[in-house]
Amino acid sequence: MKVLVIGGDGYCGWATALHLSNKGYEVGIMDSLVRRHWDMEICVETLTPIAPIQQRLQRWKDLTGKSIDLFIGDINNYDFLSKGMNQFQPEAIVHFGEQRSAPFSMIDREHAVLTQANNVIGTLNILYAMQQDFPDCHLVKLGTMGEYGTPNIDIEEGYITIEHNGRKDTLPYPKQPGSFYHLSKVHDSHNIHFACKIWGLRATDLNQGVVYGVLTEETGMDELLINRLDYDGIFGTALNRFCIQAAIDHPLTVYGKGGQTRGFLDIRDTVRCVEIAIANPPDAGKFRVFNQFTEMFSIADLAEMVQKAGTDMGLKVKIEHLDNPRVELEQHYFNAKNTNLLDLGLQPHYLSDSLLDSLLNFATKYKHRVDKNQILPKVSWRR
Ligand code: NAD
Ligand code: USQ
Repeated sequence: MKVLVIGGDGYCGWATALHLSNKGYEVGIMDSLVRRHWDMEICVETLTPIAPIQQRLQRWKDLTGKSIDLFIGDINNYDFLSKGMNQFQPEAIVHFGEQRSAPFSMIDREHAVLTQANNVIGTLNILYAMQQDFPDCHLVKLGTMGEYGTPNIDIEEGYITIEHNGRKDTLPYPKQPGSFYHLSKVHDSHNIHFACKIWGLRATDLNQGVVYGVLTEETGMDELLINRLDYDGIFGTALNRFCIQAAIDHPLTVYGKGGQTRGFLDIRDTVRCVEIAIANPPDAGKFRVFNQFTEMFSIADLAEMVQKAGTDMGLKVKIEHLDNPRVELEQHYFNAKNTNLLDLGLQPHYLSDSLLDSLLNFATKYKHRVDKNQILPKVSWRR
């Protein structure tokens, strides 16, 4: 099957493209490389030195004999997108190609507009290109668990059945996102749902939790295939940041009380979940939602787990509760369902001492690359 991975130069996309290629899918990567540009703009670098995409792909071909087609360009440019899709002829599209940082989207008006325009227009263009030329193609779109926010009731997978004034209906689950970035995902979900309804397209929205870890079977094969690992206050995410902070003897940066609870998953499960979604497409006209995470943790619990693993390795790990730069609940109910992917055969990698050890060792190996000025959060939701 031919799979186009949009955003295939990024953290989740690179690991997924190689995984699918390894599993025998014919893979194309489409990416504007804009993430590398945003890193330069805000003066941050991934902990791991990532090679240019062309070198990465050449190395993959030399190692495995498998080629991956490359389309460099912006999916906000409809002509580029449509031409690339017609050249590649995808049977499935995995769409990772968005601005994905909540703090980046909250820097100022320009970054909020950039985030929503980039994400919403890109996805809308894909929907039009599918309707035009690829009506049977399956769109696998990366959404986020943060679309739901933190409601005081259980979170279902995309839909909830409600009884109201004696009548009953199954409706999209209410959305209470916590940043202009998370809001862009809600707008995408509505647009995709609508397009499935009116044009009979098929789509899976993968509401992914926070991803951690860096190595997958494929990206670990060679230094030139190494994946990015962000640790800065804008693109770095909770657990990855904590492991790198522990490696450089920086107190772990828990925002506020630390009772914020989220869904998490290992990057090795990200690639597997996408593969499962592709292998089991929904019927035409169906907009399906999977909650893509394997475990729920509070931020304070994660910090304690990293502290324990770090101490066992001889590191001195302190935990600091900073004033929370975000506006979010710090103590709340959180119970989300995640059975759809498990029912389709996902066998999760649970967060373990050995994973924490390997992430801490990995962080220690590259700690000379850390810019300590980029650790503390600089973007405030309150302005
Ligand atoms: P990333 O920034 O590492 O990768 C995104 C890639 O998309 C980059 O290579 C970037 O250049 C490309 N891109 C962005 N806009 C584009 C455009 N208009 N045209 C073409 N390419 C474009 O991000 P990531 O961490 O790999 O996240 C990938 C997707 O998964 C995002 O949609 C994100 O919202 C979602 N997600 C990520 C996480 C996580 O923890 N990393 C968790 C849940 C969901
Ligand atoms: N947090 C800390 N300390 C830190 C970093 C974060 O306490 O040093 C807290 C935040 O306040 C928040 C939680 O940890 O409560 C998660 O923050 P994060 O930066 O790890 O993740 P988030 O901003 O939600 O975004 C990340 C990805 C995004 C994806 C999302 C999945 O960047 O692309 O959509 O995770 S989810 O959170 O499930 O919506």
